[in-house]
This record gives sequence, structure tokens and C-alpha cells, in this order.
Amino acid sequence: MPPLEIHERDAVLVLTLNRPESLNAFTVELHEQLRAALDDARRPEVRAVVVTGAGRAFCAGQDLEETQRQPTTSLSERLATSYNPTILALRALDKPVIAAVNGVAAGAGLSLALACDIRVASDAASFVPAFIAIGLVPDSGASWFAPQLVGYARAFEWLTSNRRLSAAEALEWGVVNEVTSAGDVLARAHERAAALAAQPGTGVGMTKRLLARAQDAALRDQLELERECQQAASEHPDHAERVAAFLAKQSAPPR
Ligand code: LHQ
Repeated sequence: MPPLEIHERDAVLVLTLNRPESLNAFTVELHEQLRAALDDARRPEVRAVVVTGAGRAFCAGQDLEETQRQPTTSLSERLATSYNPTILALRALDKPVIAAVNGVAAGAGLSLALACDIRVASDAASFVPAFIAIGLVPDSGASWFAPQLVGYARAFEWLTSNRRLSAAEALEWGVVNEVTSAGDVLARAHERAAALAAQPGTGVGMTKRLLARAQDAALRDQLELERECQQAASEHPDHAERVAAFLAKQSAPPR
């Protein structure tokens, strides 16, 4: 059974972490397959991506049995060769990535969910930092994404206390965009992905790039990047088509 299952429907690539016996914990092989899939998602036929987990969990972070089996690989090396490239590949993809958080997201599994552009959570989902519980610090971007989503005070409390946020709490804190009943989470994430896939792809992709850069760019640099992206967007046929439709008082052309 491959550790990552891949399906494609309606221009949406659905990636299912598929190691349910260990709550879809990350191994080197799972990272490699996830990065290959994110690379494949750059094809023009793919316009959005959904990431979810098989069974009752989303992802429990690093497979701690693997780290026990490979004690000579340092954490720094694991982050440099597996986790950081995976998170950067997800962020660099100029298409929306939606997490369908079907169950617990812990450790680097939480980081993966936070790195996505949108999170739809099942009412059975929960969000557990886990790092502090094993004496580690947030990695794989959790220290960058968490304060952006929930603010410094909540992020500090959450990441240092190992508080398990329920789906309802995650909604209240702004960690997730929506909570659904357990059976509906993947369908709802797919529906959102298909809706985003029908939007002008260049605009969605560059909006993602702008929001990512806005977090750490100076306003002067940000204004320059906005200018560059806006010019590129205006040269794409989507722009002219949609302006023409607006002026003709028609609805946007179908994709
Ligand atoms: C697992 C795991 C797991 C293996 C559940 N591994 N088997 C980066 C770079 C390098 C190294 C270190 O880490 C990192 C970043 C990180 O991700 S650090 C954080 C690593 N993850 C954790 O520490 C989470 C450990 N798991 C848990 O705390 C709990 O399992 C959670 C809260 C996720 C879920 O709790 P429960 O729903 O009560 O499930 P459970 O504990 O009963 O687990 C079910 C099974 O899954 C169980 O196996 P079993 O054979 O007894 O059914 C667990 O051993 C296995 N499992 N997480 N990370």
C-alpha cells in the first residue's frame, strides 16, 4: 500500500496520507511521495489540491518509530532533507492547497495543515502541537504559521502547553475556515477546491504569492511585487475575458 494515495477529479488533485496504522505519521518515503505529488500538481490540468488523511487521523507528525530505527540521522538533517523542502514546495505551488482535516493533526502534521491555504475540519478533528510533549520545539513552519493565524499570545500558550484544540475551538481561534460533520469533510474540501479551480488561476496563484510574501516583506518591496504581479495578471486572457463579461453585464465565462 503506497503511503500516499493520489486521485484527480474536476481539476482537483486529492492527496491522501495513507499510513492509518500510525495515524499517517511522516516517514522519509511519505515525504518523497508528497513532494513528487506537489511537483506533479504544477501541471496546468491541476488547478487546486486537497490534502487529507486515511482512517481516523489527519497526520500525527514524525513517525517516532522511524526515528528510533534511524537514531543516527539528526533532527536537523531530517528537517533539511524532508520537512522543510515539503513545506516550501507546498507554499511555492501557485495553486490553492486545502487541508481536509479529518482527524487529529499533531506535530509536523499540524504544521502541514497550517501551511495549507484553507483548512476544512471534521467535527472529529483536533489540533495538537505535540512538539513540547516530547521536548521539542515547533518545526516545519509551525512557529511561523501559528502566530499568523491566532496571534502571538494564543500561539505561545498553545505551543507551550500542548493544549489539544477541538474543531470548534480551532474555528473560534481562526485556525480553520470551516467545520463540517465527520462524513462530509472531504466532499466539502473538494467542493471548495473545485470552486477555487474555477476562479482565474493566475489571480489565485499570485494572490497566494502576495499573501505569503506580505508576512515578511517590507511595504516598499510588497508594493513592487504587487505591481509586478498585477501587470502579469492584466496580461493574462482571464482578465480581459472577465472585464468584457462584466461590461456586457454577463456572468463570468465558465472554465
Ligand atoms: C504513532 C504516532 C507517531 C508513530 C501515533 N509515530 N506512531 C521532525 C523531525 C524529526 C524528528 C522529530 O519530529 C519532527 C516533528 C514532529 O512531528 S515532532 C511530533 C511527533 N509526533 C508526536 O509526538 C505525536 C505522537 N502521538 C500522539 O501524541 C497521539 O498518538 C495523538 C495525540 C496524535 C493521537 O492520540 P490518540 O488518538 O489517543 O491515538 P494513539 O496515541 O492511541 O495512537 C494510535 C496508534 O498510532 C498507536 O499505535 P498502536 O499500535 O498502539 O495502535 C500509536 O503508537 C500510533 N502513533 N502517533 N507520531
